[in-house]
Amino acid sequence: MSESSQKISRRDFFKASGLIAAGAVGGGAVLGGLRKARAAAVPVKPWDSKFSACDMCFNKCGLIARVEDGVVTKLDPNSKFLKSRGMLCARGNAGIDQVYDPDRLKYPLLRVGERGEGKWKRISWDEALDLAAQKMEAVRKDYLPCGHLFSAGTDLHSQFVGRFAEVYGSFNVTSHESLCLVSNNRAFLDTFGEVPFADVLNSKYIVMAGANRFEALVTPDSIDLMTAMRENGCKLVTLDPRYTKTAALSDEWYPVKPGTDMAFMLALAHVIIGEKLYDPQWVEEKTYGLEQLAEHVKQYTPGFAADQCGIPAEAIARIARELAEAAPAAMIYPGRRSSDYEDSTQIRRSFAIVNGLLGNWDRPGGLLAARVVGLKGVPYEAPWYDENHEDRIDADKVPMMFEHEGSFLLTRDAVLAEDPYAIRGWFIYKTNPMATVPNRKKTIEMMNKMDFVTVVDIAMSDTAWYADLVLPSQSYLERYDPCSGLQGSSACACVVKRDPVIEPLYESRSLFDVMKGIANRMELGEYFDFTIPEYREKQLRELPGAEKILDRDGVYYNPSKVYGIYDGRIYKTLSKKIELYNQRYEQMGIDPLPVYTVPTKVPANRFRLVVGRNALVTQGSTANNALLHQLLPTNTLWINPNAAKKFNITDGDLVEVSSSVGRQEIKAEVTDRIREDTVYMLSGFNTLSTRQHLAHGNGASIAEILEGGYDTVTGNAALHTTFVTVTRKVA
Ligand SMILES: Nc1nc2c(c(=O)[nH]1)N[C@H]1C(S)=C(S)[C@@H](COP(=O)(O)OP(=O)(O)OC[C@H]3O[C@@H](n4cnc5c(=O)[nH]c(N)nc54)[C@H](O)[C@@H]3O)O[C@H]1N2
Ligand SMILES: Nc1nc2c(c(=O)[nH]1)N[C@H]1C(S)=C(S)[C@@H](COP(=O)(O)OP(=O)(O)OC[C@H]3O[C@@H](n4cnc5c(=O)[nH]c(N)nc54)[C@H](O)[C@@H]3O)O[C@H]1N2
Ligand code: SF4
Ligand SMILES: [Mo]
Repeated sequence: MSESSQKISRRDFFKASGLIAAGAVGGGAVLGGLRKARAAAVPVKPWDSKFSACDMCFNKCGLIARVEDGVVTKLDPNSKFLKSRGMLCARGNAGIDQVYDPDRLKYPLLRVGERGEGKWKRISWDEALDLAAQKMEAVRKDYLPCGHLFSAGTDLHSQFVGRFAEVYGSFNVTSHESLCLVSNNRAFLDTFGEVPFADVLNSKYIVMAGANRFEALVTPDSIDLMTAMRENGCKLVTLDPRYTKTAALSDEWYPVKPGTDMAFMLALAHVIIGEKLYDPQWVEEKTYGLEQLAEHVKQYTPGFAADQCGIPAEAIARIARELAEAAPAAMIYPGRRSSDYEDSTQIRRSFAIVNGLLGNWDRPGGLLAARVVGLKGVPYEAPWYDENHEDRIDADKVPMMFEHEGSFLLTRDAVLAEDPYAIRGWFIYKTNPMATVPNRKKTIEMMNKMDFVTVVDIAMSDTAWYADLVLPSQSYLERYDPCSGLQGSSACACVVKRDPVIEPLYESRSLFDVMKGIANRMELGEYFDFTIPEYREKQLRELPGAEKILDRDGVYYNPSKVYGIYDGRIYKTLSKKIELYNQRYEQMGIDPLPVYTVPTKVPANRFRLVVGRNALVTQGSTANNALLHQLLPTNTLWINPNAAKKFNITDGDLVEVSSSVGRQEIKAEVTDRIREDTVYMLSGFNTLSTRQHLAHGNGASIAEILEGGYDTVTGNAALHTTFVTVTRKVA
């Protein structure tokens, strides 16, 4: 049978069975259905196809859930969701096992033993909410409203944690952002006046430093990068101390010495300015501070940078020329996680400056400005509390902290020191600081400072394990979410909606219901006097017809101009131009141009421990996922063969990794995919919580070992500043 006649016969078959009418069934679904139908020799009972958006990481890829008899049996990508280019990654597929994890939290639990001892008592929701409200009221009375801390992870319900904190009266709210991207955002915001998107698809030349797009998935960049390279002739140059999947697919990979990227970037600027490779009209009209920059980068010759970062001077000069040749369809990729070093804001500023100098902005293939998504806010007027502390507990410790995100590490230090005041209550939603913040022991100390800790999660995470009250949350396939506006470079400015695909499992409730329940008990109910569908209606009020389109397609597009947004517009900076030289920094006593400092030398017989992603793991939340566990059963310590030899370590040996704050045992993976002075392991493994059967006692916890420095401009975590010893354990 020819391929085309086969296609026709399949189509006819589905017409007959009514499956085509079921809508956007993915390719895999069609084949699966076919097999099943053939086996039964009768038309299959069509399953329900329901739109949703993945929640296995922050990307929110559009999906279609296949629901049979009230059970999700498969998740397929929604091909109309352009941001992910019709893709669901391995973790997205494994979402089913997150929802049906036998270890899921099932009902409210109250701690009855010591913290971390794992003794719990099942209580009713009414008891749980009464208790939470009563404890929150007590903290507010005894320690003023700011005596309570609220932490929320990446989630569409997290806005309700912020709303609750505000009406309760606390300024102390933290998010994942100060463990992740605030230094990067700061750097680009303070150069271009906003945080850009990267037009990877149309780029001709990409330098990727401190990012790993083929494993650390960010949509559409990860998919577009492959298309750009395979179909559009884009060149990719990667700087990473590890030979990542991105490095492997790059045209050029340099195992850069950790912490020296700024020297490389400033040397690029040195060559670009020295050889006049920039567009003088662009620089004159759109940028501020070329003269100062030119003077500043004189010292950063390719030879100087080569000595620092280990990339040959000729290669640096050549890359500068090639990048300038491709500009403006070129970029130093901005990256995302920049929680690396104490000077990460300035490191990322050097990335932004090279882009500004070359005009890689607001045009195809460069960095793109944000576009309007059109969702309306739902305003409310929070009460004012005269009797309160003046500011956040972590205020004024670093010059350019983002007020809304705060700094988790500075907050933790302040809580421990009770300086400038005491915090005694903590409400935590969908974030797992015990696994994702450096120095786990210190986080436990922080827990121990609290009179009462409430955690809302789907799993007994380590953070839940140390709490007083643990509340079972609905997963993404069980709940109503507010609408979310998403952008993805040239791919889209769109809105996605998430409705329940199945009935909530066990006694799980949504965060919104939890907040509403507590608010009602504290006379704050008026601020939560609505339902999520009502809230959504308000969000969509200026997008007539959007609701219907969302029901039909699972996604609503909000078409707007992609390029040339800044034509005739001023930049939101002091000089109203792209700031190569930052005037505000100068006024505040921060280096207005990034000044390179040599990173601390790795002490003899030690290694720098770095973090990074794997496509099968999401931070501290997937090590207990049965499907992903099959593909990646544990974490290992990557160590270079020469280093291993020196310490008498062979592949598979058990080693002890030890820093000034903690030690862990883990199997060594001897590999030349890492520099000799650096070691690496994945996060999320070896939980303290015994109620995560696949993650507990499996591999090592990196949070136990990392020491926890921070970026001196924003307070973002510095995850690459820990030195460790690695010793073979004698069996
Ligand atoms: N599969 C998967 N995808 C994800 C996530 C996930 O958990 N899993 N998380 C999402 C989130 S929240 C984020 S923030 C992004 C993060 O994505 P990215 O921003 O790409 O960050 P990472 O992969 O954490 O780290 C990037 C790389 O920096 C390298 N590196 C270490 N030190 C240096 C250095 O001094 N210089 C240079 N040039 N490189 C260095 C590390 O080896 C690592 O490979 O990924 C997102 N996508
Ligand atoms: N060592 C190390 N530390 C890191 C990083 C690293 O690469 N290495 N990366 C950093 C970065 S970039 C980031 S963004 C942060 C992220 O750090 P976190 O915000 O802590 O993110 P996760 O570890 O994914 O934790 C998410 C928590 O939410 C829970 N959860 C999942 N789905 C649901 C749900 O539907 N409802 C509820 N209520 N809970 C749910 C999970 O069980 C888990 O406990 O970590 C940072 N810390
Ligand atoms: S990248 Fe993967 S895990 Fe993240 S939202 Fe998309 S499908 Fe889900
Ligand atoms: Mo992140």
